[in-house]
Amino acid sequence: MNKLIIISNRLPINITKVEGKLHFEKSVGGLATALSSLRAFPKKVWMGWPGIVDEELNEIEKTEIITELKKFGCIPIFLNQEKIDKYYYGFSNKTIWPLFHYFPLYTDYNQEYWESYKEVNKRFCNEILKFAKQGDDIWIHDYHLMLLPNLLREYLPDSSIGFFLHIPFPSSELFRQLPYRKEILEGMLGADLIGFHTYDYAGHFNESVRRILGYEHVFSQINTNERVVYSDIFPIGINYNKYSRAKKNKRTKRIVGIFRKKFKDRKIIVSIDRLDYSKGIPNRIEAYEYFLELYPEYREKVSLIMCAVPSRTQVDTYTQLKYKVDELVGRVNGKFGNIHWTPIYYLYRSLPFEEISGLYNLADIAMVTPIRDGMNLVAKEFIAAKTDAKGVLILSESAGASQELGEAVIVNSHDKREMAEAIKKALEMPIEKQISSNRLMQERLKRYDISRWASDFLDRLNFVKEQREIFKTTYLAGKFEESLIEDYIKSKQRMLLLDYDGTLVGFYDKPELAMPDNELLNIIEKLSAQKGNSIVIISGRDRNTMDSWFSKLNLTLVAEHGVWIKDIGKDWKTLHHLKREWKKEITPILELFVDRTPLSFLEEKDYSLVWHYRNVNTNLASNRVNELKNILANFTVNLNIGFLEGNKVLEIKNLGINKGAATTRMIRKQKPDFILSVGDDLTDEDMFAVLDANAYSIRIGNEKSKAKFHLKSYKDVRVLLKKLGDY
Ligand code: GDG
Repeated sequence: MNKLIIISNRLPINITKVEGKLHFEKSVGGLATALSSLRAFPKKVWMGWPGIVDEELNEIEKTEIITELKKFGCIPIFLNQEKIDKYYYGFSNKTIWPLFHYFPLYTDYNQEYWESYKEVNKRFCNEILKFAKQGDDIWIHDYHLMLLPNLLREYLPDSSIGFFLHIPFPSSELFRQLPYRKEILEGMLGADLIGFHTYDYAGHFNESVRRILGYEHVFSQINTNERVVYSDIFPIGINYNKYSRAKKNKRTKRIVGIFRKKFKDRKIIVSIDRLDYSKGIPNRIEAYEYFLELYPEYREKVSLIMCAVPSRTQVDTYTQLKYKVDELVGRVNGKFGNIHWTPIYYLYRSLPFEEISGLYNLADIAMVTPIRDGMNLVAKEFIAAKTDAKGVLILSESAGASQELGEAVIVNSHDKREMAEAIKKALEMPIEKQISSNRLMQERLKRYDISRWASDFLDRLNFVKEQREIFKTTYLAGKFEESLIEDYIKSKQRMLLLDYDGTLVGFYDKPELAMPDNELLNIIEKLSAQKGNSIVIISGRDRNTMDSWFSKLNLTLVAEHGVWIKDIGKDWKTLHHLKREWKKEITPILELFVDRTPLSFLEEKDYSLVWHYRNVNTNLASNRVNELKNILANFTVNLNIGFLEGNKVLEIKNLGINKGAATTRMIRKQKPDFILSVGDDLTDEDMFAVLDANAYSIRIGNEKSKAKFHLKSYKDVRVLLKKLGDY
């Protein structure tokens, strides 16, 4: 049975060393709980760093960790201090974290960090390969391991690999500042499914892939030429019951009682985060200060309890933030506080769950106002904890959670005045309004809790796997290649149908560079000289070009996707009674598009018009293609023409002409006992579709196809043809 392997930077077990003895404690994190209850995967294992650097462990302790973690279903990947400094604090938290949270000025581009990040991702890959079997499902988490999907893909081509990013994916304008942008995107694209919290993040990712790597996306499917990768949205949920039931917990009840006694009727605003610059803590304090200035009548009637959990204290920006927050809290308390009233209670430490849930219960208002946040679980936990549905959530529009919690008081965390007004609005909000808003949000959070989130992601990963199976073409190698060669040798009358661009040559920026080179001409010449061989170059190119390239060879040529056929030693002929008057109507439209779209050009063939956009900015090209298709749709019915999308070209031509019709005609005429057909794009699918079961059809790239086999590139095609030419 396949197993599920979960991979994250940190394992969900806290290991501490007290007086030389190791202690193991299960993390109470939502993800760990959700994954432990997944019934569809009885066999699972979690791999990651155990949280203690090598320097603090001897070999005996490492063995103990391995043995103890096994009981929790975990496998440790040990890392030394240098790696943690450079890969974790360095690249992950000084480069990716600030950039992805829109803090480019905090972003440190350091080659050593990057090298270490690559090494650690590679190390994770090697460790995983010791346990993973072909076909296992793999779920990789977060920004520390963005290169891992592609590293694993190479060794586990038949495994389903999912990747989930817990932080925002920034706009492509920002992302492209990253010097290693291509490697990061290629790394993530090794996955079959890439999950994000919100539609915006997925959109930014798709856009970055398109702009930086040139891969198109349609309905969340990214076509990398070799594979189709799905990107989708899975807004992480919380363990809803844990928070909604917390009120019944004895310790929580006791804590609420103590707090209530202390604060009496005073209104409580709660604020809980890791001390991180992305969480907008200084802005929040300043907004609260401004509120107390604007509305002095609320002084002494409200207190802010601010809990900031120490985080990444080794990183300078975090230390500076700590000073800033200390100073601001001091300023506000000094300015407004008195012997009876403390405006801000500031706790710089982690609190036990009972105290956190106690605070949620007690608070009249939760202020969750990050500058940027992938999701923000505190906002969701606060709503879940309010069993009586009384209380108001003030939520920043730049937290992912704001996409689901629209009934909260939504604010711009940079707008001090708006946040101050939001506090007043929340304090004065009628109870009925609070209840109706919170009930709506609670329903949503209850439905899409953390378990649902995890199973949703894995169901989708399974769906992607099924899709891959349905449209799978086999890679032509080993026994498949051997049987092709055997059949080739045995046969007497062979037909080789070869597309040209992308199949026998690569794609070039300039069309004139696509001319056949000597290697290719030699291969074709050798093949065509073999007894019983009929070699057909079947292309979308025009007659003249094909003549100028191949007229000296003994080949059958098919031009313009089947409009023209030229048998060996004969003239070009067409079987269709085609019209071309329509070109007069369509040409001006296409010319207008050429003028409006820099670097695109128009090619005129006898019976078709082709708009080429290979070198056009990918965004612009995609908009223009849609625009053009819309316009053409108005003409196609009356003029009996259609359009065909090839690789970065849109071809307008008479209906009913395609490579399939031309192929059928040739097969009927020659009756070959061996057929090999090779192509690389949609126009070749017509050819694959008309072939019978014995034929060998090969598509370049691993995409959905009617072909039986695939090869990676035109170079592989040449290798295969060379082998055939040697028999
Ligand atoms: C990343 C993304 C995304 C906080 N203080 C204490 C405490 N907490 C708990 C909260 C909450 C969790 O920590 C914090 O989660 P957030 O989502 O708010 O933020 P990040 O840590 O930055 O998480 C974030 C998340 O991943 C999941 O995908 O939502 O956007 O940045 O559960 O309750 N828990 C205890 N004591 C504390 O003092 N026990």
